[in-house]
Amino acid sequence: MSPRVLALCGGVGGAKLALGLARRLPPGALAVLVNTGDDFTHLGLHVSPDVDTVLYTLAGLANQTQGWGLEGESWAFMTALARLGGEDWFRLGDADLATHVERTRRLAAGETLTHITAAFAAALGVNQTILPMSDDPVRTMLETEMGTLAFQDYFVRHRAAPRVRAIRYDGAATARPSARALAALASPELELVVICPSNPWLSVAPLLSMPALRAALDATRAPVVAVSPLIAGQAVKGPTAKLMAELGLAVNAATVADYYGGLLDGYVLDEADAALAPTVARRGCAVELAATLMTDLPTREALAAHVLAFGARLASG
Ligand code: FO1
Repeated sequence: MSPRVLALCGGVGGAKLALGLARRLPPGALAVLVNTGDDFTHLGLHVSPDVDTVLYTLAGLANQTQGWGLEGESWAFMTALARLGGEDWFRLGDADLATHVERTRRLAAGETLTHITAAFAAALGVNQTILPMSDDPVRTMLETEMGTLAFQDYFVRHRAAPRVRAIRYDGAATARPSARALAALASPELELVVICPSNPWLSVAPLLSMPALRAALDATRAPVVAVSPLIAGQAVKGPTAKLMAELGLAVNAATVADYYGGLLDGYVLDEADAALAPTVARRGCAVELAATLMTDLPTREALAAHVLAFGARLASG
């Protein structure tokens, strides 16, 4: 079945809106295209953090406090690993470990990440389609004051502290995007593309850096709407604002709209950023004000409903 809504998404922030959309749409109507630029091999295991964050969130299993990993997790493996002097900077919970072990086994047996993700989603009772952005490796690499760092080294090991000079997405130029995402974007059944409030440079850019996906997004008949990841110049979570400052960008929601540029038909600003609406609108993009802070399930659903209504207005107008 071809989805009615395609959401582009990174990890924690994006998954919150993806869950809101999932709850406002009928089963099967939503597909979530997820960043794999954060994927890495750790302790010999293939870890797909953003795919798992979306998977656990849509399955109702995500850790509510940290956003990633599983609720009610135990940590016997990490404790035992640390006792042996093993690498314990990236925390894999005992139950989460099963996901990485089973994914790694299936990849080694020749299954694709797309196929494995669909199997995991079905096993966990997820009614939506979760699509890794590509089965080919794309790796987000940061040029920092400490030299070149792979994403998780930057983000977790060094707590996003090193100043960033540039970001590249190794492999993106040749990676083949998800075939199902390309088919959805070309389908007349697609009603809306939502760029979730994930970090544009760390979580969304890896997707947009794949030329065929970028072209399909440019060509789709469905409206493309982004939700600002910034509220009053601040990120809800994570290093978006710090990173923008380090890249020499003005730290506000209008800069993000500029970054997405001609891709956007609509942009959702937080009500606190109403003053930026004329600036964004002048660039030829429809602007909607909404309460974008998602603190619980009702606020996720409310924002999703708002985005869907905005998209429907853009499609009909
Ligand atoms: N984030 C952390 O800040 N510390 C961790 O130890 C950590 C472990 C981890 C394990 C599995 C997983 O799926 C995600 C994990 N994350 C951790 C989150 C992850 O690094 C980031 O949230 C994303 O890559 C950014 O979207």
